[in-house]
Amino acid sequence: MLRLALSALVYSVCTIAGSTSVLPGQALKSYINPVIPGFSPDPSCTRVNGTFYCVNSSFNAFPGNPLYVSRDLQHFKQIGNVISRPEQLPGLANTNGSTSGVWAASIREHGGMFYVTTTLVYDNMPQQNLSRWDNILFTNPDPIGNPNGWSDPIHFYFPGYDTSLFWDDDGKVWVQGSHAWQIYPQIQQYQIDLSNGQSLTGDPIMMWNGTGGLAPEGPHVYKKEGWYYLLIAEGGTGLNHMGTMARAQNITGPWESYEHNPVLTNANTSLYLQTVGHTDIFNDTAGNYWAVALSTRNGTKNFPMGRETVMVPVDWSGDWPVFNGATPGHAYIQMQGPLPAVESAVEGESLAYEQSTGHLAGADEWELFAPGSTLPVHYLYLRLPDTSKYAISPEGHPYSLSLLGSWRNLTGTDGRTGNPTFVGRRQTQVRFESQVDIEFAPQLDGEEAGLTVFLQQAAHFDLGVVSLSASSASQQGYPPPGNGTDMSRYIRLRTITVNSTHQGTVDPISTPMILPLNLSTTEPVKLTLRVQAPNESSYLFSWSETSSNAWNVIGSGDATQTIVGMFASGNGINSTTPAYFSNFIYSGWRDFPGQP
Ligand SMILES: *[C@@H]1O[C@H](CO)[C@@H](O)[C@H](O)[C@H]1NC(C)=O
Ligand SMILES: *[C@@H]1O[C@H](CO)[C@@H](O)[C@H](O)[C@H]1NC(C)=O
Ligand SMILES: *[C@@H]1O[C@H](CO)[C@@H](O)[C@H](O)[C@H]1NC(C)=O
Ligand SMILES: *[C@@H]1O[C@H](CO)[C@@H](O)[C@H](O)[C@H]1NC(C)=O
Ligand SMILES: *[C@@H]1O[C@H](CO)[C@@H](O)[C@H](O)[C@H]1NC(C)=O
Ligand SMILES: *[C@@H]1O[C@H](CO)[C@@H](O)[C@H](O)[C@H]1NC(C)=O
Ligand SMILES: *[C@@H]1O[C@H](CO)[C@@H](O)[C@H](O)[C@H]1NC(C)=O
Ligand SMILES: *[C@@H]1O[C@H](CO)[C@@H](O)[C@H](O)[C@H]1NC(C)=O
Ligand SMILES: *[C@@H]1O[C@H](CO)[C@@H](O)[C@H](O)[C@H]1NC(C)=O
Ligand SMILES: *[C@@H]1O[C@H](CO)[C@@H](O)[C@H](O)[C@H]1NC(C)=O
Ligand SMILES: *[C@@H]1O[C@H](CO)[C@@H](O)[C@H](O)[C@H]1NC(C)=O
Ligand SMILES: *[C@H]1O[C@H](CO)[C@@H](O)[C@H](O)[C@H]1NC(C)=O
Repeated sequence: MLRLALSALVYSVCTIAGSTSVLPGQALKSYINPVIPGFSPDPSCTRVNGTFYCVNSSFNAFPGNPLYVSRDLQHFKQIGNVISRPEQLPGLANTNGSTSGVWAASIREHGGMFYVTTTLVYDNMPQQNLSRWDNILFTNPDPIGNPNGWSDPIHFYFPGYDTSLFWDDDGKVWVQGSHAWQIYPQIQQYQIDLSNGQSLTGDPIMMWNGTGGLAPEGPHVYKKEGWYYLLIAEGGTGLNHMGTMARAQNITGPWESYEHNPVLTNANTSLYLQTVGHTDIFNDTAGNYWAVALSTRNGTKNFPMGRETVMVPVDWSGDWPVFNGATPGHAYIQMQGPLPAVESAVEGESLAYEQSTGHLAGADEWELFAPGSTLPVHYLYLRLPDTSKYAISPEGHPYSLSLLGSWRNLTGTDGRTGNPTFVGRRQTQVRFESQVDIEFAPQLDGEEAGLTVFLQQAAHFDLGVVSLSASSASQQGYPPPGNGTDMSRYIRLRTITVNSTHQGTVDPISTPMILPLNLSTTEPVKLTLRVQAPNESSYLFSWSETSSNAWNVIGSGDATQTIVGMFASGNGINSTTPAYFSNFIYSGWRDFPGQP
């Protein structure tokens, strides 16, 4: 579940002696958390042959449910998105509120078919309204060979969210999920017919209450040595987040709680990684078990990175899995740990992976928008885009991305739907720098385009070129245009932040920083716009004449955002002049060698 209730942090790096077996003579590699940096909540992973497949939540972003594959548990390549065609999920056009959209997904493989279950949540509807919970199932026989080949969804009934599939040895398939509105929220399940999403056992039945923590959710069932194990998240997705377990000898229960719960939590510690929970377990070809979980970093002020994916070794040689070699109840996820060699079991498989195109999670980029290319797989829109407003290398403007401004801008209260013209990528390092060249000749009053760091409609910082009439400028209290022409161009930084004491409302917009450009009204403005995050708590905005190295700092703001992107808007009117963006660069600082 998504509640961005976050507090603050200290930067410390802890190394651990992991419990994972490392064979003699094997080079000791290490992995560094988060293994998938930047906005990657609610991870779920599974292994097939020598390849790991992971998915997670994407909320209002489109494409949705990014699919990552890894061969070594160090590099995670995003090869596609489970939801890549608007027709798969038209409802994504109308999600209302920043906590709506596609929630946690679960990925499993059975009999040569991959299955992803997830929930499209309309978070503004009452809990009891079944229309709030659109549970959906996608299939793809070959995610690497055909990364956008996920089926249209089968919609299936579940009065809640976080649905996950389990195949029993007798061929029966059970779907578990978090029932959202019982007096005691609880994990429930039913036996599902995967061909049509119907229940074969009537209404969902109670499995487990959890151990008394808030919001039992994120269930996964595993079978090992005759026992059924149920792993769930409890405590809410904030500082009390934890993983707890129960087991049973029959899939229908009764479920017996582990006496040493929680199996995993960073609650009541002052570790850098906090809010650890929403866990999934898988094994590698060497027989080692692993778990992924979501986590946030305890920043001094804000959490610019959002909820990220961390990994931890698991020892499951005994009855219950032991996370990170810990005494039960004290299993902490830390920043790094040893990683055994993970070899492919299947010849040819490695090649298919190597040849697949995609984007390594956390990688830097210099995007050229070359003629004939498409937008990279890791780029995101807000809800379903109006594709007529986006073009790569249009006539006369090779190596550019043209954006035509929507009448909407990026701002809205939390209860606003709509799809402003906007595309971007996740901020994947705490400290980074990003820049883009813009060529834009706005004509109409209010037309604007530029660079944004975007968390949600009620929280984003926009550095844009805007044209304003003399009367609009004076109404907004901006300095008058330089030489009395009616329409003038400005460079403007607006910071829109959520008022933490009044969640869901937009603060009166802080006074924008604005400079008249004093250019003639016919020549396009050509500038380079830049944002830098020099530390974990602030962003610095600057601009320069394109191909000049003289940067003019325009302002700064507190860090809370997670997507860096380009936008265009008429601020209430439909734009008629496209903005041309080129050379989009993102470059992150690595805090540790080898960090993604
Ligand atoms: C986060 O870091 C701050 C600053 O060091 C510290 O005071 C606070 O206790 C930490 N919070 C948690 C939950 O560890
Ligand atoms: C896994 O290996 C088996 C046996 O070689 C093969 O039939 C199957 O297609 C492989 N599955 C995937 C997803 O690579
Ligand atoms: C559920 O909410 C939708 C949208 O608000 C509404 O149209 C519908 O009538 C509600 N259904 C029930 C059963 O309350
Ligand atoms: C669920 O939890 C509540 C409160 O802890 C308890 O009263 C109830 O009996 C539990 N239900 C089951 C089936 O365990
Ligand atoms: C599991 O429980 C079901 C009824 O809930 C029963 O029909 C079945 O025989 C049980 N299986 C085992 C192995 O005990
Ligand atoms: C390891 O993972 C595979 C694939 O998910 C699963 O089929 C197998 O049962 C697991 N092995 C053990 C010993 O749990
Ligand atoms: C979003 O939901 C809220 C609460 O139900 C409602 O008041 C508001 O009108 C909705 N907004 C839109 C654009 O549907
Ligand atoms: C507008 O002002 C700039 C500098 O302030 C000047 O170079 C330019 O000639 C002026 N344009 C007009 C049309 O007056
Ligand atoms: C939040 O809004 C309230 C009421 O408008 C205001 O008093 C308060 O100063 C605002 N807080 C911040 C941090 O701007
Ligand atoms: C966004 O557009 C609306 C009109 O649709 C306008 O009222 C508002 O001032 C614009 N800017 C911001 C930052 O909200
Ligand atoms: C913008 O254009 C769309 C159609 O593309 C239209 O539905 C909408 O009303 C227009 N908005 C304004 C403010 O003109
Ligand atoms: C989760 O999704 C985000 C994008 O929404 C992506 O950056 C991240 O790598 C994904 N993580 C996993 C485990 O799939």
